[in-house]
Amino acid sequence: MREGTTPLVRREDYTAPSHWIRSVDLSFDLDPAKTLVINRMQVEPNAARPGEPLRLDGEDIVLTRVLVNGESISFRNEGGQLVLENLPAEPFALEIRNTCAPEKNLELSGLYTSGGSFFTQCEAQGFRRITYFLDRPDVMALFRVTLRADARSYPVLLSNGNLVEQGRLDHGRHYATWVDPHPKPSYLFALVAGDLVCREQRVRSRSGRDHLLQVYVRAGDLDKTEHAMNSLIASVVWDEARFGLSLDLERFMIVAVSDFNMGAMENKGLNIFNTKFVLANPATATDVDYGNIEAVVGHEYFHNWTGNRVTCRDWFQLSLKEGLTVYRDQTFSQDMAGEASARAVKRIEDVRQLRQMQFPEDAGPMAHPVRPEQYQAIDNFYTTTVYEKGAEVVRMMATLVGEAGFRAGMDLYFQRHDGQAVTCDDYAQAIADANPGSPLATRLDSFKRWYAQAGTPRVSARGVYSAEQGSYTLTLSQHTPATPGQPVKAPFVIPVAMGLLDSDGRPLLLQLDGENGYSGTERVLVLDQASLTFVFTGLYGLTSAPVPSLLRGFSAPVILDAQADEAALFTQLRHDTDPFNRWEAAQRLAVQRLLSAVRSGQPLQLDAAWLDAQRVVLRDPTLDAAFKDLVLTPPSAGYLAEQLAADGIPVDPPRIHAAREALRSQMAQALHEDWVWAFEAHQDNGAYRPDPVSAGRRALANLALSHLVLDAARTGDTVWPGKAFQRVKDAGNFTDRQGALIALLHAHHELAEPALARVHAQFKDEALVIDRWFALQAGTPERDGRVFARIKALALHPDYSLRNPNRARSLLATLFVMNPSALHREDAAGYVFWADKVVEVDTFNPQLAARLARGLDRWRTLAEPYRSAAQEALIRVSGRADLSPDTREIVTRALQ
Ligand code: 0A1
Ligand code: ZN
Repeated sequence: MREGTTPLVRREDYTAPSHWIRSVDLSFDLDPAKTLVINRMQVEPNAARPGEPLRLDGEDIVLTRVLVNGESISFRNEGGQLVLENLPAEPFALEIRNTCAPEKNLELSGLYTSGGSFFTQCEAQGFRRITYFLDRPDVMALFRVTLRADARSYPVLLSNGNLVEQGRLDHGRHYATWVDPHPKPSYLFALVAGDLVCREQRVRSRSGRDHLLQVYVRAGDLDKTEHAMNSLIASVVWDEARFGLSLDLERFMIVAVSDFNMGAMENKGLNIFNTKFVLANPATATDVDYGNIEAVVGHEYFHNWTGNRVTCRDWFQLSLKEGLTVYRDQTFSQDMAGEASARAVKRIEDVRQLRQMQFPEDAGPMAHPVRPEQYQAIDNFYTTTVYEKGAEVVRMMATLVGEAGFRAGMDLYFQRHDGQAVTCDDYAQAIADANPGSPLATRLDSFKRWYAQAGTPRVSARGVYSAEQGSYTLTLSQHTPATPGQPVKAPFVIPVAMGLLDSDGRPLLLQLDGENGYSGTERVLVLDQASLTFVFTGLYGLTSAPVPSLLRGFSAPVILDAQADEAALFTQLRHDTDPFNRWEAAQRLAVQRLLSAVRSGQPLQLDAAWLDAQRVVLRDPTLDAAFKDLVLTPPSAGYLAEQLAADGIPVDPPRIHAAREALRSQMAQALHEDWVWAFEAHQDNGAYRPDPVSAGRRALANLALSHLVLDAARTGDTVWPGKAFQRVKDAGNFTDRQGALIALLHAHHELAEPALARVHAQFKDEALVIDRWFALQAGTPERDGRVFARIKALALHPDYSLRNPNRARSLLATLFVMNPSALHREDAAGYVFWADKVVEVDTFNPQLAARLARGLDRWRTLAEPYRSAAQEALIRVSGRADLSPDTREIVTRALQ
């Protein structure tokens, strides 16, 4: 549907629906070209809005008849809605018949075909592409669904809930009827019909109920479902143990589909997943894939309570379910990781992701509050702000009320709202009400600014030590820059977990002025004003000022501008008891070096103190390999660019790239012997296991290998590149095969070419590996324009296609979002390519196009000539009259 202007939807305009739909009986005659849908609804007028017409949503479907209580009635179409007037004042039966064309549905929203099977995707507004309905989350109905299809082509027929009937029909067709016992909004409806096989497992929950868990895939993929099934079982167990939430269905199904716009979808009892987040075996999936599968399986399963049992009143409340469910899946993954150090590694990874994706969003043209105020295309608001920042908001609440208080708050939330469609206010209120007197409850209104105000607060910390008085005076201040539509911000409530260290890194006992006695070595300060001062006392006999360790565990999503004291950072890197801040100190030390080179335009020259500190970490026998890998991995180019942008310095991507490359090669050279040791000391010969400890060892060995291959260019060594090539040939798992391939690619070694060819030949029938094969090439750091040239050539490769979102993203999202070194070119060819591809994808998949379009969000931060050239590309795209509302919203905002 292409219309001139799409109206803005505003949160403040919410009104209850004119009618309720209490139950739906759907029947489908499935046919790829033309599917017939019969939709019988029990409708009840909303007593609060008597006499109003019923306006049903519908999109890209063909209406064939409308009956009210069995009689045909007149209707009209208005603004894409079906309007029925003069309806009974009492509950009535409404029957709609319509058709749709699944095989023509390339938007992958509604009912579509993929690989010869039928799938649906209804969130947020896909159900209206299946039949006419009140397609909004506050209308919850009981669903009964009958599927009819050719028995040979579609032996498996699935929908939500329980299978109540099945049988054969004439002409080789068969049918199945499913009944979902729980009322749900239309966005949670799903059906699947196809030639699929499944792995299944029966489990008994703590409450003693039996459940059937199933994972459905295409016939050749059954050997890749074990990890997903294990993750599902672990999720069921975890939600019962941690939150007392048990599975409320006899059957819980996961189905994998290769054409999918997003990661996965929590349809009631019938989760539909992108294959990328289901299929894994050691030969084709990496450690990161294994971790992602566990997280996404958990995420969708946890939605069963946070999203499905309690759902959103309207789409502005999206973070009610998404922020909370991300918080739950992150906690789940931490619990699964086990020990404290492995938990910290997971936290560092999550924070890195937040800073890499969400902070730029919050500083750019798409900045919006966790609960947005308005949208044109709701699909554009499935953002990292709603998801990941939303999770940080939940985490801060948990920090402010403590673990037990948080559990009590969750219990109260379900007690109050089970079966309802509610708001973010309802959620925060429940957590606060369960914890009267807590720092959350006493500041609830100001805390809720996290839902209402966009932008990342900057917190500055200044400390003054008085040896005579034995006091340390810490002043914390906050300021949040303006964001589009929000020029002035009120102070946030910011929990700052902290400790103080002496110069040898020993934790100091903490006592605030006026308190009597010490309260341990770590505490949470609550910064709820523009500026607050905290005086710590009883700090006698120190040889120098204490080193503050602030924002431990990243206790709030803010940018901390601490005093850049190198000595203190080295102390923290060596000794901080908080692993997050230990890593953070390493990051700051690297950032300072990289940025001073970028700013001055002088070549980067690493100092011995820094290199020694890296070596000490690498060789430290008490640290986990995964942690070492994080410390020794330099900050990304995108993160560095944001640091410059925050200070108003124009971003010159090639300069940043040059500084990072210099850092990598100097680390390769100076730590050569250490990398040799690290590689050799982290080889595991046993069977592949994806647990965090083994994964960390592989990550570190692969990091070492990449430095060794890089250094070979300097020394003329052929041994390490040869070893890498050998590993591409015979690695026992895909993580190591990929690590070796990356080492060759990132060093631009001549063996990269034959290595790529081997991987392609060996895995040509594994779609997810081929996606990776494209992405690895697109993500290679640029050298002399060769990477960009390769990407353009790959776009014409016979295996490449824009129709499949995973394949499309493998080249495009990787280039636009992850590889600034290849995208930003003086000749503007990167931006021309961006514009061409966005426009092309937009003709058939607006959701995907709009996401790719966001690759130029930060154009305003660029130095010339990049800035003007990027702007020109945006103007060119926005000048297209036939742009989808989704993509139009993105480019319009970018240019505002
Ligand atoms: N609720 C899903 C995300 C999702 C949203 C929209 C979709 O339509 C293309 C698909 C999935 C989740 O949070 O996992
Ligand atoms: Zn979700």
